[in-house]
Amino acid sequence: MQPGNSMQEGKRTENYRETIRQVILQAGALAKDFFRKSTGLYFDKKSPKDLVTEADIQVEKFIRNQLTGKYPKLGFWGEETGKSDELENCWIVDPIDGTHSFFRGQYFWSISIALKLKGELQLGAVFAPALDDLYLGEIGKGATRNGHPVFCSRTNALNEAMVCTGFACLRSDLKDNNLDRFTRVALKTRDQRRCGSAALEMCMVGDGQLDAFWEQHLNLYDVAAGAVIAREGGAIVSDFGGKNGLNPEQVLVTNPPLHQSMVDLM
Ligand code: 2AM
Ligand code: CA
Repeated sequence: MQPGNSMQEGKRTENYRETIRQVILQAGALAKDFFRKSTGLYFDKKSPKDLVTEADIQVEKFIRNQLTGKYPKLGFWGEETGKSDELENCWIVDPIDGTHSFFRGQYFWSISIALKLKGELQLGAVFAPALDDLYLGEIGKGATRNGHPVFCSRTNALNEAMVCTGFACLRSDLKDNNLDRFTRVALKTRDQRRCGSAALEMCMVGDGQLDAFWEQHLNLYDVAAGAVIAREGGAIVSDFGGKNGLNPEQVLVTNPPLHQSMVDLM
């Protein structure tokens, strides 16, 4: 690539990065206005176990308007408003990841925005407004929490590991429901968490708060931004067989020393 081109590309991603940062902070303020105001918080059921609130809809509309208004050539894929035709270069958005936590006034929910360019995830932002934690990551350039670089843990023994999972599969009434896997892992590890927002839990592995996270049958918008941040914190993102890369059907995120042991348990 010509130096001029790479400088231009660098400038462009810098602009994208600043746009994501501003939009996610504004979206967080909007979501927080809805948070804990159960009066007037309209909600609907996608299924008996799957809620969508007025906040999910309004926050996604806000993000979509801002991003597509500023960059009309980039596509958009959001949980609530769906996919545009352009998906090689697009924003990937979950307006509220952890809707059930949000709806119950708990703190573990987040807004997730990723940018895919030429088919590759390039940038990720995850903001947890109730915790006031903003994670930003860019491929090859590292990741931060509230401006400070994040690094995954160095825990190398399962019996010292703090791990985390989720049960979206149970909510979807799937037969392959993660309970056997959870039992196997829980018996070998020091402690377990289930926070309810896959995007945030992946960032927590990148940030060393957790040593490993796995979940199955998710959607790309749940995990795209978290994958960028986890990887840039030094974590490995693979499927349950250990194959490197992001597969929303089987997401395993671990620090490097624990990766093989976690693959063996999957
Ligand atoms: P959500 O809050 O945006 O729905 C929690 O286990 C994780 O699973 C969250 O990221 C949650 O995202 C996601 N999730 C919950 N129900 C789901 C379903 N039925 N299908 C896929 N993902 C789901
Ligand atoms: Ca959501």
